[in-house]
Amino acid sequence: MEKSERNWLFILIGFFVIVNAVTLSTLVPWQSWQLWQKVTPAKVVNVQYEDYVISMDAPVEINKGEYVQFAATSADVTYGFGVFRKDNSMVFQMQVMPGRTNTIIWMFDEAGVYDVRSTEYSGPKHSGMVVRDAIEVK
Ligand SMILES: [Cu+2]
Repeated sequence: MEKSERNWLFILIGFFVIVNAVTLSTLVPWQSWQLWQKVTPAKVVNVQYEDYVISMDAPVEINKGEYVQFAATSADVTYGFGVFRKDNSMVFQMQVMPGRTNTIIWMFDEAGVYDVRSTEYSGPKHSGMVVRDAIEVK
């Protein structure tokens, strides 16, 4: 191995270690809640996916500044659970893999009404996978 190759290898390993340390650290709020603090969510919102339809008890009412857990399951293929503001900017998203309960803990810091969309291309009916006004944060 040449010296320049070895230097690049060390740079890549260093980059890998730094990125992993940062993304698993408390610098990322949801990692802090999910990995390090073990918070008890004030509410658990169940979301089911099957045959290109998102089912949930919408609108879900959530208080600003409160921890909420979203628990999503899929009965067939991989989907995405994405929460969007009314200007279509995304708040967060997670993959919804079949055969397991996919969870994320979130704390909304802005009151408002949010839409839920599938953020993972799942097939020809994917673009219709929207629940408008799914979440109301007070
Ligand atoms: Cu989809």
